[in-house]
Amino acid sequence: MSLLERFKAGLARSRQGFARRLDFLFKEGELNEAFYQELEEALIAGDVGVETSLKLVEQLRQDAARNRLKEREAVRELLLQKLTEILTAPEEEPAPIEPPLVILLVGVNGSGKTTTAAKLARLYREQGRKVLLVAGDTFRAAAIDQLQVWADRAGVDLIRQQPGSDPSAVFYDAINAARARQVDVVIGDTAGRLHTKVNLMEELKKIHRVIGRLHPGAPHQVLLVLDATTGQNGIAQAARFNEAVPVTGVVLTKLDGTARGGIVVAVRETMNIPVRYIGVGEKMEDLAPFDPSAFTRALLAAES
Ligand SMILES: Nc1nc2c(ncn2[C@@H]2O[C@H](COP(=O)(O)OP(=O)(O)OP(=O)(O)O)[C@@H](O)[C@H]2O)c(=O)[nH]1
Ligand SMILES: [Mg+2]
Repeated sequence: MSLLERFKAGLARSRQGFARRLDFLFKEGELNEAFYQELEEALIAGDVGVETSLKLVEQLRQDAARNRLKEREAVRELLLQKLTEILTAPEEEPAPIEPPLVILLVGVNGSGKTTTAAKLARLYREQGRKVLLVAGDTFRAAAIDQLQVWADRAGVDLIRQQPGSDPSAVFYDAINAARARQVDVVIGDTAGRLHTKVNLMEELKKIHRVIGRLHPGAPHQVLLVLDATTGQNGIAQAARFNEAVPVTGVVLTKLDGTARGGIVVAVRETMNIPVRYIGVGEKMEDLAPFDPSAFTRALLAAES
């Protein structure tokens, strides 16, 4: 299955909820106030967020009036364009970095950090890069073992210490090992932490500081792993994690298990954090770089 097919298969459930509702709405009928209200409700129910939904629909109303649109189908096209625009991150020239590239995965308990670490390891390894995984979740012995299994499966080395050790020390080891072994990409797992727990957020800041002191500019990517099924609470999580460490992107996991993919839009619009990857399953290959245009089309494309 190609990545796009996998991605569409992942969205299958979304299509039944959010997408199907939109599809039904756009099918036929007048372009009247009732339509716009229903569209607003559908977007809000799909997790796009109240503020963003109201704003989007207001823009559609104005654009449709200005262009004298008569058909709902034409508004579907407009919405497709707008969503794609919102979701497209501005092109940035990637700053040249001193290797290794360091990626830190953060997020609340159970969001999919460890699985995503493994999936990313596989993705980079497939590109021929030398990868090192870091068992930065030292809270539970099982967490370290879980990552070891993934590392073995992906065929990459893992830096680990005893359960209970200081995660910052594990990262210190990892950066040094990565340099010695001429590793290209270091991918660090961290313990799940509630964004409201101050001491755990302080620990995250310390990890970030220690990595940066040893390897200036690192971590180059701090990816917030968000479970798509948590809905609007994801926005609160994003805000608090971003206060602690500069979040550079979001990995949206479990898109295969939600009927509402709209959280992608809400994160981008309210937090201005780009979605970088989507998780569409539990297997190592179930991760795809986020493609705004393909995502919007999969969400809004007419049922064929
Ligand atoms: N369906 C589906 N399940 C996923 C996805 N990503 C992760 N999971 C599952 O979610 C559960 C939690 O995943 P983990 O990777 O252990 O999550 P975590 O964030 O490391 O959890 P903690 O370390 O406990 O905070 C596991 O059962 C995974 O298989 C995904 O994209 N789709
Ligand atoms: Mg974990």
